Amino acid sequence: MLTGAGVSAESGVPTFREAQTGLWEQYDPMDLATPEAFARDPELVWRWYRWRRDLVAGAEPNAGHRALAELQSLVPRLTLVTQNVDGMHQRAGSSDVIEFHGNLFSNRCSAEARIVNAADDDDGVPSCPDCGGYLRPGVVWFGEAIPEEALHASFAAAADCDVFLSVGTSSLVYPAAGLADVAREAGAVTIEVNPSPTSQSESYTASLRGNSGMVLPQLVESLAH
Ligand code: BV8
Repeated sequence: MLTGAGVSAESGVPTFREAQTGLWEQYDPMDLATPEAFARDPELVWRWYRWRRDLVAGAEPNAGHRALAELQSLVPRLTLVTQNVDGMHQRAGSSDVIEFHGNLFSNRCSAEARIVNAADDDDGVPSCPDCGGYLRPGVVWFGEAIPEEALHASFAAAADCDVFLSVGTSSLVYPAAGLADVAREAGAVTIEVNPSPTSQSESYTASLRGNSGMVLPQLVESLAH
């Protein structure tokens, strides 16, 4: 299954495309979440990510996240691939989550391209304790490759599943949005959970129109009994 920003909406974490409020209203996340933005103004990009880290740290997983954690014990095999970088699935109890776009709370050395768990200071651009290069948030920006292991594990699971569940994603960002096609071509039943239609809705076997915090607990309830 694949989740997107919509699964965290009911935790008060705005979705990717509505995330910008207050100071950030004037910026388009598509512009900020890029290597070009970081090269141009690393301090601005760090301010944005720190703002998002605070937002997520102050939020709690919702009933939708908890239902997916419960679902793991109700089905023979569940591969949870998330586009979200907020770590909410893990906080709700899901294990072996594949973070397709990385994690907001990890840092990466922009020179050595490896995770560096250095505590970054409260402002400015933190530097790598090893090489002195800039640290950057450990997320995948637009134009950057998905981590090899996450990419392969996700597409292998999509090609080998009976049911593909897509929750809370606009299905606009690739290659994540291509997972549903792979599952469909492999003969899986595909189900979309989203209060609104998406660019891929027509191709799904079924679309459950509703908020994931409402729909997922009902889905799990029906499976558990
Ligand atoms: C790649 C981490 C190649 C960062 C994110 C031109 C140049 C370069 C690349 C491209 C290009 N044109 C196209 C591309 C490819 C590009 C792409 O797909 N662009 C799109 C926008 C056209 N993709 C990439 O660049 C990817 N890399 O292609 O690399 C390559 C290969 C080899 C070597 C080098 C390069 C990398 C993409 C990763 C970008 N990083 N996040 C960060 O977070 O800061 S993506 C970002 O969007 C978030 O992760 C987010 O999750 C993701 C997708 O958005 P959604 O999750 O779907 O969220 P959205 O807000 O859109 O929708 C929310 C949905 O929830 C809505 O449908 C709403 O109705 C619903 N909803 C609302 N409330 C609820 C709900 N649903 C349920 N319940 C509710 N209560």
